[in-house]
Amino acid sequence: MNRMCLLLAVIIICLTSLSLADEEKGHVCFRTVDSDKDGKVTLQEFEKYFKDDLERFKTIDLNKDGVLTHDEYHEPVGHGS
Ligand SMILES: [Ca+2]
Ligand SMILES: [Ca+2]
Repeated sequence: MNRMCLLLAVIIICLTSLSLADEEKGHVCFRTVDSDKDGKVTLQEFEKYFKDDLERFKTIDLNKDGVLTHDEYHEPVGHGS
């Protein structure tokens, strides 16, 4: 019986961490993506978190200078979360 409980606990933990990971993918904090903390997100920094979404970088980079400022990063997402 104990083993059954343990198995159940493991499943619950797995499900919880999966849903957390999904949320983080949807909204990664600017400070997290800006790994060298210079206040700008370069393409290299961006692709560590959004590897499959480089088109999004170009869309978000409103003034096309190749880096994202904090405002540009949050523009499409909003400051809500
Ligand atoms: Ca940076
Ligand atoms: Ca820019």
